[in-house]
Amino acid sequence: MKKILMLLAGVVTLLAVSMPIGAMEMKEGVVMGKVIKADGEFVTIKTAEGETKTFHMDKTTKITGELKAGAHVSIEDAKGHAMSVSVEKQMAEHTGAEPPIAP
Ligand SMILES: [Cu+2]
Repeated sequence: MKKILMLLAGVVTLLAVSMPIGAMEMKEGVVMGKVIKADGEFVTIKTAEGETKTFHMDKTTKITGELKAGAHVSIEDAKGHAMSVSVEKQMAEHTGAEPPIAP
């Protein structure tokens, strides 16, 4: 029993120490996916994992590229608010087709 308690204390200490680092890493999460819908205030994407996520946008959101349905984007997520939305230039579709080779 004493052993378990000591183990628990160790885990708690470890968590307490690692927490600030974890919090810093959580500060900005980047979510990538394909745009399903983008209207004035919200953008909905489908991630590679198949999850559908909606982010809020306003005039503080920095949008790079042409944001439209079907575009691949990476979104800087701040608890559901998009801090930035960047449209990826290539990667239009992953068809498996090789890029044309110049002669
Ligand atoms: Cu917002």
